[in-house]
Amino acid sequence: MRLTRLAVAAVLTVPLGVTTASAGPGPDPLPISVTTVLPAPALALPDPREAFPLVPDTVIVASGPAATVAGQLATAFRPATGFALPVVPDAQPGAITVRLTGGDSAEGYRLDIGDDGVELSADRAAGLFYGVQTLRQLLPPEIDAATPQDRDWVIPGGHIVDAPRFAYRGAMLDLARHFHTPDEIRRYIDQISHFKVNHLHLHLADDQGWRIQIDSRPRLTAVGGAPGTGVRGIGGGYLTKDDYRTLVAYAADRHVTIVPEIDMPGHVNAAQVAYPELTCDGVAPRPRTDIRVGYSSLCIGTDATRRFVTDVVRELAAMTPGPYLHIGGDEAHSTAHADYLAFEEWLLPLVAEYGKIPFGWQEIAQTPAARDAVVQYWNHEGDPGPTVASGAQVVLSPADKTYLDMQYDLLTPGGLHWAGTIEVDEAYDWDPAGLLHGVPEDRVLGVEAPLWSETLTDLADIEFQAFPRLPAIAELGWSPRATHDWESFRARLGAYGPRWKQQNVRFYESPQLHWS
Ligand code: TNX
Repeated sequence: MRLTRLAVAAVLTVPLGVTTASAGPGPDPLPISVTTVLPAPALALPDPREAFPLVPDTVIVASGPAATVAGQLATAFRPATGFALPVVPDAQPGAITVRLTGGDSAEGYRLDIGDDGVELSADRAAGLFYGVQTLRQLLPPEIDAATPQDRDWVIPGGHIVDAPRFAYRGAMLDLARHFHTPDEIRRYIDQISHFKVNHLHLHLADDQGWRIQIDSRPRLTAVGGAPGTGVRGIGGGYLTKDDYRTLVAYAADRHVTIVPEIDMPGHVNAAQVAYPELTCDGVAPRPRTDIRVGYSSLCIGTDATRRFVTDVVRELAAMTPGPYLHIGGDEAHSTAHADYLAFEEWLLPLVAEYGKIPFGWQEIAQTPAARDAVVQYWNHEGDPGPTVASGAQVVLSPADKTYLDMQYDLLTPGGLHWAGTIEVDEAYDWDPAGLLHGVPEDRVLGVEAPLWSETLTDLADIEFQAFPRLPAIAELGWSPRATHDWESFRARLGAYGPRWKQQNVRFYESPQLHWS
């Protein structure tokens, strides 16, 4: 059952033999196979002669660091199967073997499934974790049930050799417009990690509210996180440092890195309400809970602003183990252009001084200092800017394709439509390579799907906007271009519906798909 015997038949994942007409009762449910996984694996070879039945005495073989991921696999499969699934160190036939191999693939993994066992191998723990996400999809949706199900559990035979196309696959939550609780954020982390998304960007401050504890500036959260600071005065709240650290650790267990954002020099009204010295006239502006943008700006070049920004960057860097610190930089319409450039020239190196790679929205690409930053594009039209040409890495979040807060169509509840409406095919049908004029694939660090929360208050709202479009962006970030195929994607995505139902995830039942 080793793949090496089959490697000559290098077949990519696309053909499914399924036709999905847009009307009528739809095709039979897609049979689960190594070719039905979301996002599409780089290489998937089904072997219909083989299959691995999970039975009451199945064991998981793993030792050393691999045992941690093996434990996650056991934890995922125990409730629905009711099997003990012990993790044991010694190799044995008929087991699920999870092992680390000696290479340097950061996130790749390989899965070999036959009658005589399952072998999941990877060079690093992240790869093993992604292999577990794949394995979960090779069992029926009931595998996510919380209590034992009376049914057989069979993993279809075949081989997968998989690795991501891009290193950065992101999602974003906006805690500023409406606060999302740590429990809601954890639930979102669970969901995105099923699709091998590996970064969660948290937009932690904006005109309406400030959502992260900063010890040296207690009024930020006392005032900016108070009840009534959500859009239309709904909600409020903030993450304490403990909340944040707990979230970072929870995400890390799922191989998700938190990217914190404090948006500057615009989008700062909440900070100025708490600390009026950040305005040029020293007068506190009124609190704002409307959804206008572009009216607030830090007063550039003052000691008060420099001290404030330094305090925030220092504390945020200290509580963030991940490599990135996002400083916003978008829509600073009330900052004079020269001030904007001077501010970014000062701020981006400051972030680096505190040990983090600066990350910012595309507007920062106007300043030479952005050459050492990650530049996040929300508008892909026009010239990407001089610093990108000179070496910056880019993350692509084109608003008309990846902004999950855009409505699906003008009738779907919730969401905005300033960048248009985005149905599932529009979220899927683009290529991160070549999207930005003159920016080659090797400059693209990855893709991210932001979810702004002007119109969203609770987890049900978040899930409805994110699913089923998030997997489209996840697949663009993970899967090789050769697997890109709308018919294949829509069949696999439609077959995922029962899994969300099983998990009580509220999703939009797009008419473009057959929800089998
Ligand atoms: C644009 S484009 C924003 C946010 C809004 C969002 C709403 C960009 C970086 N910023 O301030 O919340 O649109 O869709």
